[in-house]
Amino acid sequence: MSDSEEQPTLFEINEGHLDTGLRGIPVGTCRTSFVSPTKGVHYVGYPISDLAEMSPEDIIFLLFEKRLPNRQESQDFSKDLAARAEEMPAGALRILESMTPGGGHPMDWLSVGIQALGMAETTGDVRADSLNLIARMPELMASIFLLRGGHGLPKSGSDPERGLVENFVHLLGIEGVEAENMIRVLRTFLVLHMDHGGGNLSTFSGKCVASGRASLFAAMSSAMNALSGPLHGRANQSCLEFVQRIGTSDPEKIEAFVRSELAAKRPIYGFGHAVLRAEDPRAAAQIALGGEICPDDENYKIVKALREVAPKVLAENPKISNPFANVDVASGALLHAVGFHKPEYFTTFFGWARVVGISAQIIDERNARGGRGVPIYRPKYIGVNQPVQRLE
Ligand code: AMX
Repeated sequence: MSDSEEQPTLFEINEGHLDTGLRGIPVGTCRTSFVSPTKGVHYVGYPISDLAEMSPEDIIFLLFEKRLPNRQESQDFSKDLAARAEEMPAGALRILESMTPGGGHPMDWLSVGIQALGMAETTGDVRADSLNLIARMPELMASIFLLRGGHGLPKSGSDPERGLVENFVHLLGIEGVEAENMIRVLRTFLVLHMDHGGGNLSTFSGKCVASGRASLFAAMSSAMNALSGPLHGRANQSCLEFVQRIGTSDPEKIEAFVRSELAAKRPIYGFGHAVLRAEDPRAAAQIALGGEICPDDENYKIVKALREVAPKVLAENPKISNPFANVDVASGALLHAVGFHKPEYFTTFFGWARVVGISAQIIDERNARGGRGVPIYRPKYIGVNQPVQRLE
């Protein structure tokens, strides 16, 4: 079966489709990527495994322009992003500074930070705003990490010409071999997480808000709030915490652990998916990268054993549509191995990546219908148990 044959076909909606979270119901078109249930996500037709080693900047170009750049275009695009990063609106960083020491989850900070960038400077042109936001994400991310850690705003001056990930690591003040591994893992992480079709919760939420012609920043901030949920983006945080709770790479002990979690009605993090019906190729790509970077890391060894054991146990329950590993199974172990030891920050990397795909999809929706754009979202809810009443 070809990938296109696996695309959903239009069908009649019946009562069984209600209250299922719009599961599988076609609502629009997506030009950036599609998810084959068996082969995973494809960006503009390219299987994700073919793109995993490419530069984040080239993949941003791909998602925006719907083709890969040639060498000159690649250089020009990176220069354009670097130029856009020069002018970081200081007002936005001051808003974040005023939140310290402050609590909340790092995803709350990311959402506020994106909203603050929009308050400081919105052009109203979704393409320009998208590229400005993408260009400024490294400094925003580094500022969130450092401010929350009590270190103030980044001390190393921003150097956007290094590249997006390279500048982020530089802004954190990390250099040398430690920086090299971090950069390698983060570049792959960003590429793998940039887009995943049109209907995932955060992308859908961002496009939904943008359809009311809210600013790109307001839409993106909403998307980040959607991503922060534990069944969606925050699963990568939960995943490492889950792996750390297992604490052993002995397959028999892992199997007993998985069974006891299921008996306690707790999710087996890193497994299952709403659309995929096979192991996510993004899981395989990260496990392969871990084999190069941190083969002896304890968490990584647990992930490798869990990947073998958990699907067998999950497959015993016919309700579970996909017992195989998803994208989150190994990302936390890799991030931890290269020096990011606090799992609550992991979802912000997911958010950083997803800003790209969501922006590209919002631009596509604004350009739809001959430039009139997709109309404001308005699905239908059917009123039930509400007999007409009159006040006496
Ligand atoms: N562990 C335990 N139970 C699971 C499971 C898992 N890994 N995967 C599915 N199930 C359960 C569901 O909770 C559901 O139970 P219910 O009927 O009592 O509500 C039933 O099996 C059928 O679910 P499904 O149709 O196979 O999947 P779904 O679309 O409802 O849920 C997902 C998908 C990802 C939320 C689910 O597989 C899950 O909770 N996985 C663990 C959390 C996780 O790793 N999330 C990351 C997903 C990727 C991402 O968005 N970042």
